[in-house]
Amino acid sequence: MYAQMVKTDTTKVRDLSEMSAQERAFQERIDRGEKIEPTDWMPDGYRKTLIRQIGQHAHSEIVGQLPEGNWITRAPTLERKAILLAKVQDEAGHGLYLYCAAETLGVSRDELIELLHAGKMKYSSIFNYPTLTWADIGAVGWLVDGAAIMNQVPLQRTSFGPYSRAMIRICKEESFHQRQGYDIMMKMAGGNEAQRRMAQDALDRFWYPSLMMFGPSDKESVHSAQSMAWKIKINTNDELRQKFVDQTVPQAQYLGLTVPDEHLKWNEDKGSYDFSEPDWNEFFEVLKGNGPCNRERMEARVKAWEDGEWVRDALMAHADKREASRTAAE
Ligand code: BYC
Repeated sequence: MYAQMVKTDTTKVRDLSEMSAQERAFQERIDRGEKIEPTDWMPDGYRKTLIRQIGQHAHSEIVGQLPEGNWITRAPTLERKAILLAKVQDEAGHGLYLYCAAETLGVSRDELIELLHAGKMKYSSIFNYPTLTWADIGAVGWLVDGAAIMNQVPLQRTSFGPYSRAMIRICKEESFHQRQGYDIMMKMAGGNEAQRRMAQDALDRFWYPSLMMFGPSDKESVHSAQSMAWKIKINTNDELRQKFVDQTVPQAQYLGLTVPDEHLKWNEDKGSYDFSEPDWNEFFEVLKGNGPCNRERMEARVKAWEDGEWVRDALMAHADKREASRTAAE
């Protein structure tokens, strides 16, 4: 189902001595920690990598509304409904900031959406899993937003100015999202036996898909080396996955829940947990379009896009009319 939008050999990073004077000056700016702005010269690969990553990130925020949107009408109390509604609206806002950041690189939002709908751009694998119970909404906030924050806090220091500034705002909102998820988990885990079982079941189903959010293992990651040299990425996939496990295990213990990994063990020497890798075959199958909800998610997005056509047309017609009357007045 998916095709890669950018096919560059990014596993090999060129040395400064192999670069043109312009490329070298660019790399030196990155190495000094300067931000790159949209009107600055940049290598084609840098631009394409950013469009791929920011576009994918924007799509994830938009598709990511679907699993949680599923529970807005079924939230257990009015307060929970209002909170979930606000969170899902925040995700829409994150998508919009990110599409705007991508647009500064010379690609339009419409083009990115077309690529997504044609299966030529990805969105995060996690959103191809269903939210079956209310406890899943807790697990999404706690684990999925928790993983997202772990990945996005370092991205506040990414080298591309508009992406880094979007991340600062997004991270503030993600912290609230994670806390609301953990709050749901505290209620469920501290509730009656059936609620406690739902909380454990949600952790069981979301644990490994959350670990997959950080991307393939470092030895399978094709883009990490070049993206880190350009400071598009600040950490490797495995580094962030490890930090996430170390942060989340004590949170699960506090809830009285069991992380579904019989090999999970504190390693005194390295000062972090040893843990089992997710099933990478499952990850690559989800990326190919064969996850539990891939088809449903894409159908929902394409339908929303088609249903919204009249709104886009009306806005364009209104803008054209205003422009015409402004020109006539001049
Ligand atoms: N899912 O070389 P690698 C959210 C792809 S939204 C799907 O390591 P890279 C939220 C990767 O694209 C959270 N595909 O890649 C929203 C590449 O394929 P292509 C979204 C994945 O880019 C609503 C191939 O695998 N966050 O939090 O160096 C509600 C090889 O990977 C995944 C972001 O987008 C995946 N999990 O590193 C709640 C953060 N992982 O493109 C929450 C920004 C890898 O060559 N993105 N692939 O066809 C990043 O930090 C990086 O792009 C990644 C991957 C760490 C995800």
